[in-house]
Amino acid sequence: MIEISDIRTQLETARQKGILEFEQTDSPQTLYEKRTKYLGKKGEVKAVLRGLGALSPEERPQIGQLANEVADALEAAYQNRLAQLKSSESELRLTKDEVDITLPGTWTRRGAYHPLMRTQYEIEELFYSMGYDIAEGPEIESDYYNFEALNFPPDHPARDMQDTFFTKSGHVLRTHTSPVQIHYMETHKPPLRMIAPGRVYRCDSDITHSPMFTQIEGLVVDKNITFCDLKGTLEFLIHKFFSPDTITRFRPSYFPFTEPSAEVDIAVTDSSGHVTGWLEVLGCGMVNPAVFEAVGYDPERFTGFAFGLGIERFAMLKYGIRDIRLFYENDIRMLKQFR
Ligand code: 2NM
Repeated sequence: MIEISDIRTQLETARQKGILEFEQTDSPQTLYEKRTKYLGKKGEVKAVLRGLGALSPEERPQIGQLANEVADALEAAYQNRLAQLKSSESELRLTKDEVDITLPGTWTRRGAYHPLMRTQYEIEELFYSMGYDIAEGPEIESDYYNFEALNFPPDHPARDMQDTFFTKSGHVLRTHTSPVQIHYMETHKPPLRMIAPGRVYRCDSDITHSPMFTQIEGLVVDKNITFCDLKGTLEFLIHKFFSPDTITRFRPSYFPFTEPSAEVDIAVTDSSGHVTGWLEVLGCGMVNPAVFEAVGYDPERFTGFAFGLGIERFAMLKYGIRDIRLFYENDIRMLKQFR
């Protein structure tokens, strides 16, 4: 015969033991297992309730009520301990994973533009700001685009094996970026303003000449373009790129694709400002009508100017680089000076 007092004792024992066990448990996982041990379907509280059948109808509600109280107390103790464990766990993580912001950081070596690209972008930006388009084209060209359309006569020295790289198929490595301008004129109608940056190739090699170098050529075509427009544009370029007080000189010259043609020099001055010499920086001129004929423009309606500059030459003058080969060796000691 089961006595009601025995059942009460069992429940009270479960309450005390359970609360104590919960309090002595240090991991949420074990804590949950203990909770099941007391409050689960096969747990101690449920086991007591299964013995209820042996009690009288008056006793059953009393035990039922006590069992609920014990279950609530155990659940509360479980939640309480779980909250304790969670907060101490996150506190532990905060102290363990603490970042010491006073330690020195890990340095990453910063890259930089190659001085040639930097120079190219600087000049591109200048012309872009004046509304010029920036166009590119192939480095291998036909004789037509590299020479013929540009009014080079068949016996011109530039067409010689000595000056130009030929491929077996009879193409050439472009000797200037002017072929890009021929392609551009074939696909655009005037008015136009454009520059063509890129690599060009010539059989030439010493401290100021490389068989591969980079150029920017410019072209403007519209009604009533004059040499005055050319002069203003190139003086703007030189004053922006070098210095606002750079002295320039336009000296008559000859190119097959321009007439008249000129070379532009900048003055070299001593400490008191006297001009002691001149440095050639650019070639330019008014587009030869023969070039307009080749691309189908009417030379009676349109005039234009064109110019060509070596990016290496501009960079050497600006940064005081004496040997052109330094641009191509990619020696980090050279390149890091341009950060
Ligand atoms: C130069 C000097 C003078 C030039 C001419 C042309 C074209 F395609 F319009 F005819 N492009 N570039 C030119 C003119 C280039 O380089 C020293």
